[in-house]
Amino acid sequence: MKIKDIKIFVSCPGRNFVTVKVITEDGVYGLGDATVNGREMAVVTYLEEHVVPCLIGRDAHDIEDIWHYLYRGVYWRRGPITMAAIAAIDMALWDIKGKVAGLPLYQLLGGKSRTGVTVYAHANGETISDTLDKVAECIEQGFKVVRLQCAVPGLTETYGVLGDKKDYFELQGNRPLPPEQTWSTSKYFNMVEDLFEQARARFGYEIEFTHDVHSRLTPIESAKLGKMLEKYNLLFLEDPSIAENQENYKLIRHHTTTPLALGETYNTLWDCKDLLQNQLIDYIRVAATHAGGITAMKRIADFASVFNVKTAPHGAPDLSPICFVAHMHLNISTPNFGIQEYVGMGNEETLKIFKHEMYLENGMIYVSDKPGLGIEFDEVAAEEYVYKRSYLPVSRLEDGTLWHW
Ligand code: EZ4
Ligand code: CO
Repeated sequence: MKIKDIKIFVSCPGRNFVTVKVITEDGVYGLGDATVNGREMAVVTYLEEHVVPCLIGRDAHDIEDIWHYLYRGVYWRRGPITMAAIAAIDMALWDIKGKVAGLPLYQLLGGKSRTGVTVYAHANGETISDTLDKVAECIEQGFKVVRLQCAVPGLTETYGVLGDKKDYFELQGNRPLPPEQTWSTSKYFNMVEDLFEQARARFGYEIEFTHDVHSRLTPIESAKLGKMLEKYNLLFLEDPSIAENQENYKLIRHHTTTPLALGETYNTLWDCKDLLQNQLIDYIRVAATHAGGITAMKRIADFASVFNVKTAPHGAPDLSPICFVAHMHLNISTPNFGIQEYVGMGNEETLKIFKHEMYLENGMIYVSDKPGLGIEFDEVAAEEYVYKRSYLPVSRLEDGTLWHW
């Protein structure tokens, strides 16, 4: 099963996706996602210049060896660009292996540990009552877990609140340079408790809630927030503080029993090793595309299981449907799976390019039994949607200090 060719595609069906196709001499091919939001072309160059030439002629079945060849075999390990490139190749090789075996990927990963994959939906609003109306819609649609984000009064834009722009997909092509947003921790604190107090008053305690702080707080502020929200019984609080220094979470953890979720930007197990082994978090949110593919996700999940940490893979729309379907196979098979973030399967244009059979029913997603990943990529349709340079926003405090976005 020699690798004959590897093709890289960049398309923008509303937002940019980097897609990798590994083709074998036998004609079997596999697909992978290599999208790093705002840094797409860096991964393309890394793949084309530094990865593809080394893989032609190798056996597509040697997933572990190829993974280590691209990770351990290079002097420059880790980092988002390298790991996204490894991830895409790894996904494509698992896709190939599944196709050759005639089995859906989850069967190769150990089979089903559950019947379906529980997901959480997003409720984003300009005001608290607007957010709560969105929660009501989510409950109506059958979701059992909802993430609540609300605009912060006094700030012009707030993370996760998209107003009438509705879905993230439309936003990206309109950012030729990074937009700037303002952050104020005190203004945020004036809003956030009311949000959950009113949410519990309206919906009771049957429904589960999460909230994403997007790393805006210092560790002691996170500790204060976790403590403040304890009585509202969150499933988890996501990314309260940056954990470049993983020790930060000791401080947060010692002050609060609000469960903590972290890791959507992590590239390897090393980024969260201390957090996991010291049981400083409850959910690890690494994504297949950014943490080195299916092989690495499985390893991280197994390590996390030793410390009672569950997986809650990142599910933002900047991960392509290929990553999402890879997550579904992992989620259905991983014993310590917790929950999957879900913001839809993609806009109309995206679904013209990426064709799959996953479906949502009653807040759960089901994956098809097609061999491999069970997703197709329409190269011709993709050509219509050309790459557009685009950036994530940056964040500043009200006095102009650059802050965590
Ligand atoms: O801002 O994926 O939980 N989800 C998130 C995302 C991130 C984007 C950045 O590319 O925090 O919305
Ligand atoms: Co997040």
